[in-house]
Amino acid sequence: MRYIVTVLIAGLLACSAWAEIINGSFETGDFTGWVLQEVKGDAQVVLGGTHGSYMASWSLRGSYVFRDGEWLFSPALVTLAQQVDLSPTDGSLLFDAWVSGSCTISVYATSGDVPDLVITGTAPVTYVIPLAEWEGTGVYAGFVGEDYDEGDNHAYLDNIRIVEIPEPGSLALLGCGLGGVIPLIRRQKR
Ligand SMILES: [Ca+2]
Repeated sequence: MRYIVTVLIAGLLACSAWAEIINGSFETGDFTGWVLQEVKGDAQVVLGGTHGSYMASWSLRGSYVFRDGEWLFSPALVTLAQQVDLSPTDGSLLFDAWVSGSCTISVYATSGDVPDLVITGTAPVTYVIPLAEWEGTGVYAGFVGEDYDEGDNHAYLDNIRIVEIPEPGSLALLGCGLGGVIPLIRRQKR
């Protein structure tokens, strides 16, 4: 039994070194943790269940909304970003997004010039960007909302988070541990 507990603790330690996105679910009702730049247009954290003419087919409460702005026919450009320390483990950047009309969201996992993902006109989807490439460094989770068309278009973001991938060494250790536990359990059953 003591052996099983030791293996479980080792497994938990392998998964516990989280790099965290602060306020990635926007439940604080403001932009705590984020650097926001409204070049043109408008960005908000939605506190109610609806926003504009869009009903809550996706739960909008506590989500980030980017839109054209006060003048619906004006082009818009808004950036939302956060610096994340990935050391010492790697992981993936996950987030839920929904983009309407001609809006796009360009997602940058680093501060490079080329976006890692460009999202256009979709229903709510969870996106994944692997970050293994930048393990042990700081990454920049940047979301640039753009809309250069006329009309009342929106982009939504929610549940932005980093999900850690246990190190291969830890996985091997966990595998060895489980390999040792299974015969023990079988022996106890007899
Ligand atoms: Ca939320």
